[in-house]
Amino acid sequence: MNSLALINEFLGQPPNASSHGYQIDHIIEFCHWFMATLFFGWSVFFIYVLIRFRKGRQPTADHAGVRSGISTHLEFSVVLIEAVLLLGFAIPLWARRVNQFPPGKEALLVHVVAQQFSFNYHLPGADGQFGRRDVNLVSNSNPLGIDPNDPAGKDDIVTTGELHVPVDRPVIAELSSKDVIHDYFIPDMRIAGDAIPGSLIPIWFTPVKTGMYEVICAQLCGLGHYGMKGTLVVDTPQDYQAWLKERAELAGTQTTPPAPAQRSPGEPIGGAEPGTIPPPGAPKPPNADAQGAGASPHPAQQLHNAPAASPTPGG
Ligand SMILES: [Cu+2]
Repeated sequence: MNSLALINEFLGQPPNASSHGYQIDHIIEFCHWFMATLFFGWSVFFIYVLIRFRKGRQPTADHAGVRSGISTHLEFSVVLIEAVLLLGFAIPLWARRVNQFPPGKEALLVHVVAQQFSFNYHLPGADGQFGRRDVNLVSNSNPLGIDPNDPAGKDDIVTTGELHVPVDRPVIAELSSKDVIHDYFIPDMRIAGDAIPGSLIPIWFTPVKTGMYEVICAQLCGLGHYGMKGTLVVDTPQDYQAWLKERAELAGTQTTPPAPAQRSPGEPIGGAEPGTIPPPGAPKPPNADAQGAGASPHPAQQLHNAPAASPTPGG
């Protein structure tokens, strides 16, 4: 199988990190080798025909054409191989993904709510029950519209951008969207699913390697689509418990909306009016040096020195 992996490397596939991913890799590899063989075969045939039937050798056209049945056999075998690929491999693989979900008590269930341009996560908390969500309650401070009067929702965990899951345990993610159609795609896990307003679409995978993996939106969903990214962190069970504990402690305080993680370079700190950017060469705000930021603070430094009133990222 290692020799086959050449094509996946060439295609820029990240290494697989899920229990079912090798099957998908295998079918992608097989399809590409099969197509490469076809391309080579047809190219040889094409060049042969160009030379064999050139005008110098074949001055008058033969209107009856080819009489042997070889091309029919060739085309039939191509159709047969493609049918085997589709019916024998692709459809069964797909069916296992969408029909054979792991039992609920064994799997970790998480609601993924997409919006322009981020992914929100809703976890049920210690009681294992999701609080009621109501679209009328959606606000900046309550991005998922969790009903504050529902006792099941009191311990719920809501995060944006980053999700932690334990290794070697199936994860069922139920996808939905607040605005337009998005697609929740984790390339390393070889899994993706559309997030459609008004629908709940479950996908599942079992991560087998700890680490940080990129989550991207794979559906052109608006101007900010390019930046619609997140992180999936696969933890050891201990780290996962620590994360849950940390999120649970934050649960009561995370009513502030997530703020942009970074200020744009050149944005003033202190002194200047909020939202105004001084022109190049303008004198520095009087208290910039007083804060110890130095002559030209690094953007990260500016963030560090930002006024304490700025809200902290929600997740
Ligand atoms: Cu999107």
